[in-house]
Amino acid sequence: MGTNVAVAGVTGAVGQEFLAILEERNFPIDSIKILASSRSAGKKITFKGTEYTVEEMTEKSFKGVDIALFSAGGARSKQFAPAAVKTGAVVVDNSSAFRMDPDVPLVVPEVNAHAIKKHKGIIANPNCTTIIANVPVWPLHKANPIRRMVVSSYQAASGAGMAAMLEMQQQAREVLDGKPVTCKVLKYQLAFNCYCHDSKIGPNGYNEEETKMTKETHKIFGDTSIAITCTCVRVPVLRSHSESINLEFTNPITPEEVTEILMAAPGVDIIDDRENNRFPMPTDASGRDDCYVGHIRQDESIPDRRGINIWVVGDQLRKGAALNAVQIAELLL
Ligand code: NAP
Ligand code: 12T
Repeated sequence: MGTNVAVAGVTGAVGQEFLAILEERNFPIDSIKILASSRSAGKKITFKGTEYTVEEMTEKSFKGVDIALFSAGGARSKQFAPAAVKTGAVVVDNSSAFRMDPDVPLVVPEVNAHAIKKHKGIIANPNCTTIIANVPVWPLHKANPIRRMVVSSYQAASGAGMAAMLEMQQQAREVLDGKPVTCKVLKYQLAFNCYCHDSKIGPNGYNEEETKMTKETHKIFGDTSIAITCTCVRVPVLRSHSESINLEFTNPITPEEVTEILMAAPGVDIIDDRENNRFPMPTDASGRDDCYVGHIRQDESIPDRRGINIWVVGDQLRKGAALNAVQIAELLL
């Protein structure tokens, strides 16, 4: 028996990835509705060889829908997810609208699949940077409890949506042609540049992305005792986020032990060739499902061999968004 699915935000960077992943994984579908704004209504999109028409999302869009995959921004999730739940759909939401709601499970299947059971209609997909860090860090934490984690992110343009990715390409051409740089979608010049993540700065000086990473990791791990601090930066990469992660463990641990744990961890792949100085890059991760880990080494500034540095790269449109959400939907079936 198949499922009636709706994809909300289908024309976006994540929405397009939703269709690709549903098709690739042969998700059992009886019917699919593809939804976006009135701007896209009437547009044709091919899914599994059949042409579908984009419909404008309204509160009535979800009649007969079993699973609604949302990636149309937080404001649309707040407006339409409750209507979808009312008509009997389960919503898997990619926005940050409901993530910290105590009634909403926040799920990375490799970490806390069990949390799904408690849902009341909405399940939140975590922030992309959070998911990509959590996949390798969780099995390490289970083996040897982490006391403190310091993350620096190098986030791709497509993390800010389709339009941001296109604008960065335009900016690159403008820079090379010696023309003034367009900043309509992106706040600043990103081509040949980088800047601190442009989400809102809170009273403590951290931007929202940095705060999300800390709070969401505590919720997903079910453990607020880990000290977490982050710096999130946008870099001129088209796709896939990279993260430098420094970990302080409770007990001694070596790079060899970390490698062994990560080799057995679901959703993790290792690229760690010291001889050739070859570690994960966004071009390795893009279009792929796994989170790639490498440059695994002892942090010699932490005594008793309790410190480790790792470098992680993951496709934020896939594991950081659409893939994680489809994995949640598969668990719902
Ligand atoms: P995007 O490329 O800008 O796409 C936005 C989508 O939302 C488009 O399909 C757009 O439709 C739709 N939309 C906008 N206003 C709407 C409305 N009033 N009614 C219905 N649909 C509407 O953005 P994105 O990167 O895919 O991100 C979408 C969501 O996923 C955001 O909440 C974001 O935080 C989250 N997310 C993104 C990433 C990422 O790496 N990009 C990762 C994790 C989570 P039109 O084409 O008709 O405007
Ligand atoms: N892709 O919380 O890359 O859904 O800037 C936040 C930030 C998603 C989110 C980014 C993203 C979110 C980004």
